[in-house]
Amino acid sequence: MVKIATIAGSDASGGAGLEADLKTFEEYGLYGMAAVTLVATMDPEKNWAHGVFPVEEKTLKAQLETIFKGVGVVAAKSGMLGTFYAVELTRDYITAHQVKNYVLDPVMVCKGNDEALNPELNAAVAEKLLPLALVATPNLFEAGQLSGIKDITTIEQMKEAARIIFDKGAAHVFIKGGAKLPDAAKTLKALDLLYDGKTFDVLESPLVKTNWTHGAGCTTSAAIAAGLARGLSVSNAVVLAKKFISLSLAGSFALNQWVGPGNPSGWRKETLFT
Ligand code: PXL
Repeated sequence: MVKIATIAGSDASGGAGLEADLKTFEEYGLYGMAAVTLVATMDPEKNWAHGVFPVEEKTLKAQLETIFKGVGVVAAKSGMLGTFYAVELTRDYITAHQVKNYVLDPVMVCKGNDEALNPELNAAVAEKLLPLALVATPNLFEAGQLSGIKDITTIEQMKEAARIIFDKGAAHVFIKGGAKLPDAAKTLKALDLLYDGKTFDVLESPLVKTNWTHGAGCTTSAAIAAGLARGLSVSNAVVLAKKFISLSLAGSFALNQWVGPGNPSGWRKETLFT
């Protein structure tokens, strides 16, 4: 089995975070491991308000020892880190174990979360982790924060942001525009951008109409890492990840009145249980 790890938060509702990552790894036929950075919870009595409970530094470090020293991986991704020590430990382990296939998902806030942004933490992610990333996968909001172009609404601005984030050290920048760009609504295409320092590749796929997109960003970056683990080039891993997330969103569903995830097994035409 090819081994892969995620360093990410646990989403107790199961649609995002390391749960989304592990489900995705499974679909790619990989052996997935997870180092939990924090536990995110949602309060049904308070309109699904998020709570965030960081895991202690020594507990996180012990998990990273288990995974990177004790087992070893072909690829890794990181998601919501939540603390400065999680950023530093991620840097230390990705560096010490020379993980080349490292996908950095610079998660800043969860969907629907009104938690205050932490600019210092985001700056630490940019400074310490972007230079290690084979692929960084910001969404439009995160690309805006990382590049300083605060409100990205056009492909041209996406390109400019990608160039700035590339200059901060990521070897490839994949900006997940998805359905968010005004052009996406007009053209009925999910629009994403891949930049390798030379070429801008605007990737289009048919827009999947759904409100249930919880975990879509996590799933996409996990799928890219999984494709890399399976030996694909960055460009092929990104193209396959787009296909994977489209099929996942085509099978999306409501968990309750507030939230709904995609279905990472949506690509399977047949199930075991007919
Ligand atoms: O979708 C971003 C995200 C990432 N990681 C965790 C989350 C969320 C959103 O809810 O809970 C753990």
